[in-house]
Amino acid sequence: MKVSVDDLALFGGQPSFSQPLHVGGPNIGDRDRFLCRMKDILDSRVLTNNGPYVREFESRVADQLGVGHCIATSSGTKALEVLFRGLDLKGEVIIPGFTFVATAHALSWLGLTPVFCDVDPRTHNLDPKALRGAITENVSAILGVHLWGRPCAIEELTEIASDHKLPLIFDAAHAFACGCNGRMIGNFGRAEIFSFHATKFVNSFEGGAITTNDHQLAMTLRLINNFGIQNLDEVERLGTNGRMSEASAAMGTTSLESAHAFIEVNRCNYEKYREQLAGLPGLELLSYTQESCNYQYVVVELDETISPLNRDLLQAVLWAENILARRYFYPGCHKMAPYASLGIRLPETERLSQRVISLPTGTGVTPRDVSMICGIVRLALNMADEVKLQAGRLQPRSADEQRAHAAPGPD
Ligand code: T4K
Repeated sequence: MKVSVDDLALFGGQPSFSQPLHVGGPNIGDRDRFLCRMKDILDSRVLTNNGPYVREFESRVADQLGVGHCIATSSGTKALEVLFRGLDLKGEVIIPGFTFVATAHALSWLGLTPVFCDVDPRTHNLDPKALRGAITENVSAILGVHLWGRPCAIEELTEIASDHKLPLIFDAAHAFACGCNGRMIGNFGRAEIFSFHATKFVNSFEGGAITTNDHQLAMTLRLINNFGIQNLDEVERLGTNGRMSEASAAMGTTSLESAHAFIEVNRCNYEKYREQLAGLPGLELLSYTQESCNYQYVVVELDETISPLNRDLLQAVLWAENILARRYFYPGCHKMAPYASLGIRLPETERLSQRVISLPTGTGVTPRDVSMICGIVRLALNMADEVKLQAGRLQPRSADEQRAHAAPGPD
C-alpha cells in the first residue's frame, strides 16, 4: 500500500498495476457458447445479410427492452446515420455539447448541422430550458443523449418537441438495460439508438441497434440499412450498408446472456467506489437513482473550487499507476474539430468537461483493484499540496507520451 507521495509512480514509485486498467475494457461472456455459435456460422456459410444470428440478436434485444422493433447495425454511429436518413432530417438538429463526438459527427457526415445546446450540470443531460432557447425554424429534430446511462428529462423534452412539432430521438449508446419511470430506455421518442461497441458492457465487437415502436419507421430503417433493397434487384430508395455481421450478432447474443452478471459486477464495483471515495472534499461520485441501471460508467466530478487537486493532475497521478482514467468528454464536442472554429460557448458543458473523470470498471476490474484505485485517489487528494509541489518540478508530458508510457495495449 502506498502511504507517501514518494510512493506514487508519477514521482518514481512502482506503478500499482503491471497491466493497464481501462475504462471500457471489454466484458467477455461464455467463450464456449460463443465458439459454438461461430462454428455454426462457419458451417452454415451464412456470414452476414440479416442471417439467423442477427435476427436472434434483434429479437432478444427487443424482448429485453419490451420494444416493438430492433434493427441491428454495424455500429452505434451507423445506427444514428440510418435513423437520421429514416426520419428524412434536414438542416439543423439540436444535440447536447457534453457527449461523445460520434453524436455530432453522425449528423455532419450526412450534411446535417449539429446545434450544440448546453446541459444541466446536475444531470449532465440536455437542459430543457436551454433547449427551448435553441429551437429555430431551421431545426428539424431534437436528439437527447442519456449520458452515462442516466435518462434525459424525457417528459420535458417530449413536451418541448411536441410544442414545436419536432421529432424527438435519443442516443442511448450508454443506456442499454437502463430504465426510466417503469419503462426501459429504447421505448422513448420516435426511436433510440444503442452502441454495442467492445467498450460497452454488452458488446458485439462492433455493433449498434435502433429501437422503435413505430412499425412504419422500422420498415423504412430496415430498407435503408440494406442499400434500400426491397427484393433481390428491386431498389426502393437511397440506402447504405449498416448491417451487423453474423459473427458480431453471435458475440452480442453471448454477451446479452451474461448481461445480468456484468451489471452485478459493475454494481459491486460502483458500491465499492462509493464507499471508499466518500468524504473527500470536492469529490462527488455520480449517482444512479433510476430503477434499472447498468452501472457501466463510474464518473467522478472534482469541483476545482473545493478539491485540493484538479482533475488533470489526478489523472496524471492515476495514469502513472497504470489506471487509465478517462476525461470523457473533454473538451466538449463543440470544442473539437470541425466544430471548434465556430467559437460556440457552452458554460456548463465546459465546466463539466474540466471536472469529470471516468474510472475503470467492468469484469476486468476486481473489488481489490477498486480499493487500490481509491487508495491512490485518497492519497493524492489528502496530500495534494505535496503532490502539486512535486508535480511542479516534473517536465510536462504530452497526452501521447502518457499513453505510450502507460498503455502498451490496444489503446
Ligand atoms: N453516442 C455516444 C454517446 C457514444 O458514447 C458512442 C460511443 C457513440 C454514440 C457511437 O457508438 P459506436 O459507433 O462506437 O458504436 C470509446 C468507444 O470507442 C466508443 O464506442 C464510445 N462511445 C466512447 C465513449 O468510448 P475511446 O476512443 O474513448 O475508447 P477506445 O475505443 O479506445 O477504448 C477505451 C479503452 O478500452 C482502450 O484504451 C483500450 C480498451 N479496449 C478497447 C477496445 C476497443 C480494449 O481493451 N479492448 C478493445 O477491444 O472511444
